[in-house]
Amino acid sequence: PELWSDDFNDFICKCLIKDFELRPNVLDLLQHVFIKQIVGREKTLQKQLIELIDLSQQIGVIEKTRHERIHTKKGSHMKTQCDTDEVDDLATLELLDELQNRYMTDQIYTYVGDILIAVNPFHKMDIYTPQYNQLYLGAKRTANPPHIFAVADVAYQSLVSYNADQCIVISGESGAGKTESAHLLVQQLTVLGKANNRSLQEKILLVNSLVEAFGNACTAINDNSSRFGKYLEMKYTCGGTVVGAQISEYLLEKSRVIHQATGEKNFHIFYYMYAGLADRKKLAHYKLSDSKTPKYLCNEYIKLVPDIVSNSFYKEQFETVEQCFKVIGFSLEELGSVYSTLAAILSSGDIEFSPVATEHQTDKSHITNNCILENVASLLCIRSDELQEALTSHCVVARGETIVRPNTVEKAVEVRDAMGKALYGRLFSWIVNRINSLLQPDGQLGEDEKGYHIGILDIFGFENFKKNSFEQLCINIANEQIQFYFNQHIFAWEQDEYLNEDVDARMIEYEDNRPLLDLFLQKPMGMLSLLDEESRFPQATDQTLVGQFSDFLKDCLQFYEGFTVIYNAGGFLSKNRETLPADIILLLRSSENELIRKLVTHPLTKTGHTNTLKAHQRLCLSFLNDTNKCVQMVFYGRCKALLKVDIGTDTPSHPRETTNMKTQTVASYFRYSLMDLLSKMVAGQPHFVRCIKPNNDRHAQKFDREKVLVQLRYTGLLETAKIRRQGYSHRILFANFIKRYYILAFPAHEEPEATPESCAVILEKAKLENWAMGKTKVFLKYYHVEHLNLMVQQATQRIILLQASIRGWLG
Ligand code: AOV
Ligand code: MG
Repeated sequence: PELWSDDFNDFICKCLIKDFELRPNVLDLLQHVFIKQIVGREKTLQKQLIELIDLSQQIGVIEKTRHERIHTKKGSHMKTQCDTDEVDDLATLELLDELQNRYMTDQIYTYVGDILIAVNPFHKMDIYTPQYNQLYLGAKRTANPPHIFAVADVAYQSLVSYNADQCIVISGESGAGKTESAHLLVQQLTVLGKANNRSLQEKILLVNSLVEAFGNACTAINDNSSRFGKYLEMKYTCGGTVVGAQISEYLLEKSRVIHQATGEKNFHIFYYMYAGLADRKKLAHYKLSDSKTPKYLCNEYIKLVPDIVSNSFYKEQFETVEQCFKVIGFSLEELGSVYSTLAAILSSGDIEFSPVATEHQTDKSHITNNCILENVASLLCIRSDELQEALTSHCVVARGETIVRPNTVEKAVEVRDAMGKALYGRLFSWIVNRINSLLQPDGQLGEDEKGYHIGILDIFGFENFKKNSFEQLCINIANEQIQFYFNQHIFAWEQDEYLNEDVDARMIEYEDNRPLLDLFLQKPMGMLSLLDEESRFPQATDQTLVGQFSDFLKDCLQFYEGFTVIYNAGGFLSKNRETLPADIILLLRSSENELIRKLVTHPLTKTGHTNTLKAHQRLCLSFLNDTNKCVQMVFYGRCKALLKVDIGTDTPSHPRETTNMKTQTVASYFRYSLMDLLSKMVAGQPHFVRCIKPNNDRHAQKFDREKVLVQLRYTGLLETAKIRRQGYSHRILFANFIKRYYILAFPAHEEPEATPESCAVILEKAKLENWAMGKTKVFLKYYHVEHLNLMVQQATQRIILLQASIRGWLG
């Protein structure tokens, strides 16, 4: 149409109303019309327009120069690689040498295809500043050195582009840097999510610190070791605005509350609180001594109370934790109750028992330090005589009659410790649930709007101590399971698809850890099943358990890449049974403190996952159960039914609360949790971060080649490098591919049919090579997708810019 004619204005208006329908080809036409008609007429307008077009073409260039500026400032090792794909890619490098060389020059991140390897620097790096946050926003991956922020960006861009849930899986042995990586991801994902209100952003950033104060502890390997698994979901609108967060916690190592191995400590919060309360002269208020160390904090290694109390780091941490609580939205009253509960747990450990010898019975016990008993009762807001009774006796129902039986000293100690562990575990779950309700996206998502999330998985890493117990067994099984998922995703499913789609690709051999997982998890002959079976017999001992193991399994277990972890079975049975007597539960339910009552009354249910999973994803989970049928039930939303089959009649969070003793074991709960976790993971599109520990001494600049090589082997990274070089990490259905990319090659109003031919046209127009065409899908390498996405993004940016200017001219 003639410039400024009615038709023309009409056309512009239509374009402006439907912003995103202004496709590149329309745009070209528009530019053409403008330039042609303006020539020789309105000089200023013409100049503006030409500048604008230049500008939009230069977007890429501008970005690049900005990056280069930052890099030159940062030092020479941060070289920029513009469009030289795979220079930072391990697939093209001599693996170990390259990792070492990079590490020694502080380049801790490296890509293996689309997987990020992070080698723990063991010193503070200056690459996490806001400047770096900005650098990695929506940038092409090869434009910047590898970085954890880039992983966040890819996940975020996928969420926005495909409107699909994402999952970032961080793995690596204890002390490798998983938790630090998780923090950094949250930091970048919060920046990306540009929250509407600052307070939400602030809250999300504090969540990790808060739960880690309660769930982390100092171990022989790591001073800030995660003693639970954490799946943090950042919630977004489909447009990509962050609107909330939710945490799921898994398998807290509660036994740490009552006992710590040599050289290890209790959960951080106990020390923080002790020092913080002392500082505020509040110890007496919580009935804590300023001279005598509580038994639960006491072991041959730990310092005395005066040392804890004078520790300024602990004091600072206490203030930080309290600040986190407040910012996230806990009330002062709730805080008081949390401290009382913690103090009650600490004091309860000091309740002592001695045998009472009477004429008829020698197996009775009584409490020798009543003042402690009084303290605990008052902190828990229950009656001390009732607490005494619940600790030193128990009720049994025989032929319809309730009989009270005394507890031996041994039994009373067991009940006391079980109470401490249960209270702590439930307090932890309560805090997590409370955070979830304070950070839920209420009202921020439109009525019919389905939000999406990016999940970040950070669990306790693989452990091999001098002495390994039940806790290590569970931790290592969980890691083995994550490794299995990784293998499935990277190797098995990918190669299956090549076969199904008749795509020619070299098959890569990888080490399948399924036999090992079967050894642990299979029913009825896996280790956990055998353990459960033994736990049902009161006469069973750890000795008979080992007998069972060696009858049915090997006595020591070969781990993935040939190194051995020796487990000591002492205490396996009692740790697995871990029962909290009904008498204690009933008593705590009578507490006058609302929090205590909540801890034992409300089942803190976890939200069920009802995603429809693909058959191969279900398979990944299948051996956690007896049959595939069960698995299907889980994923089609009938969680409860399955759980009845699997772990007893109670709600999943607290299976130990029911009266049916046979099925309530730690092992069965563990199995359930693992399944719940996996179901969440496999439902999203995964991104992997592999943390590597360069040495055992936690030294910066020290690269132990043997140590790193072992990790590369057992995580299958060498094979990963191969498959990432040869394979196709992205397989996209024709229809989806067309929908997303057709504007790069076809007129806007002509969405072509979803055929392999149209797909090929787009790929050729984008000048891409080395892709493959399957029967229903396009097979692409990760850098193809990156390139295509960038092209779409640039086209959109050009359109938006031009529109803004036209608006200006019109207005
Ligand atoms: P983990 O989570 O993998 O172990 P962490 O994330 O706690 O390991 O890291 C252990 C220590 O390594 C941290 O306390 C830091 O001192 C250091 N570290 C790790 N990553 C970085 C980094 N990017 N920059 C600087 N220092 C780092 V465990 O939770 O024990 O499996 O159960
Ligand atoms: Mg950790």
